Amino acid sequence: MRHSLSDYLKKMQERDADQPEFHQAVAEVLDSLWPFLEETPQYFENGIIDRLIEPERTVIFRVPWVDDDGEVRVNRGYRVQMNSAIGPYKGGLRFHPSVDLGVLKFLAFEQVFKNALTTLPLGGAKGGADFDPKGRSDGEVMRFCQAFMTELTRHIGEDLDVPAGDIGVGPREIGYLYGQYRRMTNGNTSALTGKGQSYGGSLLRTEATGYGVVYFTREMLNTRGAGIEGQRVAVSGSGNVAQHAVCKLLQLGAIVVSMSDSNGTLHCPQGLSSDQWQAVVDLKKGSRGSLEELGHIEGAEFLPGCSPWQLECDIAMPCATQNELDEDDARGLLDNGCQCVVEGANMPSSNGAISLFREARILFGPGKAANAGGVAVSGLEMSQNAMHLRWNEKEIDDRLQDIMQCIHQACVQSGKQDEDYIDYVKGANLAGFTKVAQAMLAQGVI
Ligand code: NDP
Ligand code: 2IT
Repeated sequence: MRHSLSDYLKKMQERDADQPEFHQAVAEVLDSLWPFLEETPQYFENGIIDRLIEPERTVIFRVPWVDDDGEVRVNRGYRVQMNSAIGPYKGGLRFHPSVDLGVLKFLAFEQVFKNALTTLPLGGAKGGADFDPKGRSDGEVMRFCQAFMTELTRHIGEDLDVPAGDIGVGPREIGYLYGQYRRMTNGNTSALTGKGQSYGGSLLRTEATGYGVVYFTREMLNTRGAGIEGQRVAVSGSGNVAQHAVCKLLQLGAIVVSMSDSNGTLHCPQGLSSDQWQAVVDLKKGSRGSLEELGHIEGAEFLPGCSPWQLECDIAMPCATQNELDEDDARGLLDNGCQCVVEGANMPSSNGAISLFREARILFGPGKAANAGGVAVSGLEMSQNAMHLRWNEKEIDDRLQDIMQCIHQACVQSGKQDEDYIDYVKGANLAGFTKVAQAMLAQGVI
């Protein structure tokens, strides 16, 4: 029987209406894999595609908590356990008003392939809630996290499912979540990563995603005989991923011309200094102020409501959120001579934007490869917890660099088109898919 890509996508859209981000993520992966799948009928015969796009389990639950005025609030909590063929479910928790089932399914789907690329035995999951920690007091955040974990506890565990942070979930939230998990289980296991240094957290977990993005960029540039030093880099976002990507870029001598947030872009034409970077980090701690507050500092201007993609740069690094870079933005970047786009965020580029980058044959590093350093160091945190020991910073950094090189190599192996062009989208999807699909084939129809 002949299988058609459009039939698969149509069936999914009918079955899961109102989940546009999930449709987008699946379309991107299947489109790049299709020529390979058509030549490999065993994947269709064993229902691999149908099984990959149906989560193994989805939990949706009520999260009731009391705000500082004594009012009862109710949010919706989720955990999407997508695929555990190669290891326990692993993936972050997102607290943001935009969280819904479609967003978490896209993130969990991406996570399956990303985790396969890390070389570690990790399955894929994602969770979160439509709760906005912005503007909430510490007490409110703590009570929300405790209510969320009271339900989530029964669905996670060190060999079952190990959540971590994502948008809106940083060290403070992980601390409260972990405290409640310990209280509920009367134990002290590694069922969460991103923990504080004094209670089982790994060194460099906070920095790992951003550092890993830059290590991956270094590998990509290397294929064209270039380096990071002196490159003009436009970064979006100013949270965990963006902050540590910028930190590593500055260490390696790049000129960082922007950071951004949900209000607009901080533009630094001469390059952000370490002091300005520190000011951004301080501003975003705790109550997460707006970058607008830094518009007055020397050498910087704030562009309200703008993304960084119309600025002149050699490298673009979207590190904020999904669909923050569309086709018009891609055209702007290409017109301005941008030669390299590396995704720190998950699915920041629309599928139309990705097509333009691939057609232009510039270096394009998809998030599932480029931002895998965070979950990789989460995997290292799990190993350290299981062994009841702690590696030093150099050991973790060496392992992270090694993993990012391995991921890059896997992309080259599966994505090299000709002497001059590596299709990293195809490379990452094919390498991640093959590993998971082989494990599913070996384990039968489950
Ligand atoms: P943070 O919450 O620390 O920071 C998010 C940043 O994105 C903030 O600057 C925020 O602005 C901005 N942002 C959020 N939503 C929007 C929006 N709708 N429009 C414009 N800007 C927005 O999250 P992280 O840095 O952890 O995550 C950023 C991205 O990286 C996400 O896509 C996440 O899934 C991905 N990622 C994260 C990993 C991690 O280890 N944390 C690992 C791999 C990927 P503001 O300050 O105004 O809220
Ligand atoms: O998108 C991601 O890879 C993360 N948010 C990190 C997940 C993790 O388990 O560390």
